[in-house]
Amino acid sequence: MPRLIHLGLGNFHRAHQAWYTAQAGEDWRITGVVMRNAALFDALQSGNGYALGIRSSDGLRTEQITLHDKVLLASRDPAAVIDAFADPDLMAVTLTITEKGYCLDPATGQLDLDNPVIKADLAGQPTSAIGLLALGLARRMEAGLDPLTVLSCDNLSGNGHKLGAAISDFSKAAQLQIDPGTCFPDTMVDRITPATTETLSNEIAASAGQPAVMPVMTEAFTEWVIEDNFAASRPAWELAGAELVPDVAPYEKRKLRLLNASHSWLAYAGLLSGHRYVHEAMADADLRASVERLWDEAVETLPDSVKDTAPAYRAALLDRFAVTEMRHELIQIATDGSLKMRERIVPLLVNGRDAPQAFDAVAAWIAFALRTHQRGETLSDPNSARITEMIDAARDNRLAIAQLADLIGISDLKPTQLDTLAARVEALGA
Ligand code: CS2
Repeated sequence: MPRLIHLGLGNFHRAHQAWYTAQAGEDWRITGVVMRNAALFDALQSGNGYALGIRSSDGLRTEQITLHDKVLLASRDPAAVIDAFADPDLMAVTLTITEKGYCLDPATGQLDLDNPVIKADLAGQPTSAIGLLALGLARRMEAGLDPLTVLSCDNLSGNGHKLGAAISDFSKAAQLQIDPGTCFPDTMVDRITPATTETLSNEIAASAGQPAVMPVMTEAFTEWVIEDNFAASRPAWELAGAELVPDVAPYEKRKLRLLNASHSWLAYAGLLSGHRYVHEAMADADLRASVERLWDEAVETLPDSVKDTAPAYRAALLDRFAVTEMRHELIQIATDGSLKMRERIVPLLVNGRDAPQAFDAVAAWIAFALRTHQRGETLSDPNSARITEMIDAARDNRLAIAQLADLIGISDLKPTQLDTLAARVEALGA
């Protein structure tokens, strides 16, 4: 039976790639690799799968997804993960490891060989997805098996290219041989999937008419655009609506700069003004108007091939963001801002572009970081220690603001721009 490996068995994979694979006709199976979450690993051992709740305007329906017949826990048994690559039935590997999982140096875009987890991988204790993937691909090469396709399914522009480069950097540093025929297509993934709360879990159980194991709630809307560049066979994901195209970049830009950019703006500005959920923030007239302005700025930066689709795309986003029952928490979106802002907001400001609403989003992230610090709380961000140090060491707020902007790639601000930024940070509540 043909097989996939998936690294990162979180809610998004279970709502997206697993759902597409379940619709793909042939009998595919997935070896699911949980990176660290032992409770999730234990719950998925039974092989009975999990309940996926799909919320549309017609209400909630549930599907039981039972494709993950093997589940591994990377933090406990990395050797089993590496060995799983030496399987002739394996055709492709998919990954959802979030922006921070790529361990890239933001300044160079290359693998950060000083990152402690990458150092540990190189010292022979592999735990990162990048290390496990590179070692797994090398194991496959040693076994003389055919090359694989490796699909990044994270919200990074050029995600496949970035992943391929990171694997190549790691392999050089670790002196590993990887099949040069391995393909790393770019992909654009989209489906809003909130973290599971007790309320969402109860709703899914009620809809399924039975207790729900590790349930996931998602929306009916879904998109997957994949660069048609495969080393071996793949599930017929197009049967569920996936699009195979020669170039994913225009779709990726549209999604990151419209959906994800407005999500991050809503998260920081929304939390600062006391909202909890996306639908609540969108019901706030000022925030809703600012989202429209952000979209106006974003559309100008899109390639011509997708510009015409922007009005329909925006209309669909308004519907998607309004669904009360999704209860999509702003605090979930607010995590890892130092990495997300670079992908979503900063591209609207490059080359000195005048995009005041995007600039405001930078101010909102900074205001949120400062407020978190003032409250003595820790930012949920891989750079939180550095951010705390920066704020503590800065002689005044203005310097801290300049350094935080620099951290996400907004550098060399003119004094007048810094004045504007500082004034906006203050106005937003920090
Ligand atoms: C969100 C995304 O949490 C976030 O940062 O912007 O996860 C968003 O919900 C998905 O990309 C939608 O496809």
